Amino acid sequence: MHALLREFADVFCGQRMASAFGPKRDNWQRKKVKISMAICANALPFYSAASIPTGFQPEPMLTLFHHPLCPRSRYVRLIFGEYGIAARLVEERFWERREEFLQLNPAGELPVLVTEGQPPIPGAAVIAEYIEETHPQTGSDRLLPDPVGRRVEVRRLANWFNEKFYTEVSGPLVQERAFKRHMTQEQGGGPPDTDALRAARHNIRYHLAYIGWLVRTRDWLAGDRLSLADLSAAAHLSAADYLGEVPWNEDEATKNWYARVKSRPSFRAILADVLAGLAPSKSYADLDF
Ligand SMILES: N[C@@H](CCC(=O)N[C@@H](CS)C(=O)NCC(=O)O)C(=O)O
Repeated sequence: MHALLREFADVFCGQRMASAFGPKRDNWQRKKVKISMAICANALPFYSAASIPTGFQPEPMLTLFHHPLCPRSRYVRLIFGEYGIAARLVEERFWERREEFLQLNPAGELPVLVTEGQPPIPGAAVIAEYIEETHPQTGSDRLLPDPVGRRVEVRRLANWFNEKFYTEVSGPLVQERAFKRHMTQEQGGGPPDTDALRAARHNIRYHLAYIGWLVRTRDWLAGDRLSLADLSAAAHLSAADYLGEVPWNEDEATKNWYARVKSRPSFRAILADVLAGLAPSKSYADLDF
């Protein structure tokens, strides 16, 4: 078995064991722990087991370290949804800087994908490329088209939302309104920075207008088919929309484009997200918003 996967198993199964065997645990909890240990122990050698029929190539198990409101994690979840890729989701409070998480990604940032036989795959763009390389789809199913010129446009726009929109809009919104609520003062917690929120609310209007301009000239953001560009934009907007921070009436074309993306089956899991203590905006899961 790959050493990384073993380390991963030690970290997660081991950690659960250690905390559950604390002095205050009762018998039932101990029993539950034994069950989860058995699951860990049995699940990991699965791909090397001699009992697998010859020629059968099971998909390596994917684990995504994410946060439900992290826009870049949402982007990866949408890609999984579009390609029908099953992945185990592990919620990571990145601000706690858990040592085991820092071992996976020393940058301490989400998202991180862990899969057998590979080093941990950090960052939304790197994960998206990895999925494109390892899950080659054909024809119109591809989220990254074949022609080089079209790829450039898809990557440009995916990058626009993952970097520029994140820095100017979705990052400050989720940081100030969601993540900071759970952080201690040393971790950067405290009341929302009203200047940061004001700037994000101002900036979002320019981005909505830009999306509108793009989709008035094309069917989808980067051309005539849905691509990584649409998923990236929609992922970031969805996080802002959860917080009720998208002035949809600003641009009709943008709203119609988002309604199309939002109604795709790949979006369902994201629309079902509900964070403890922070309810989604009224129209968040509404397809006719
Ligand atoms: N390079 C990463 C950065 C992602 C990122 O900054 N994610 C946020 C959560 S959405 C994070 O982990 N922030 C950690 C921090 O600010 O320390 C990517 O492009 O995916």
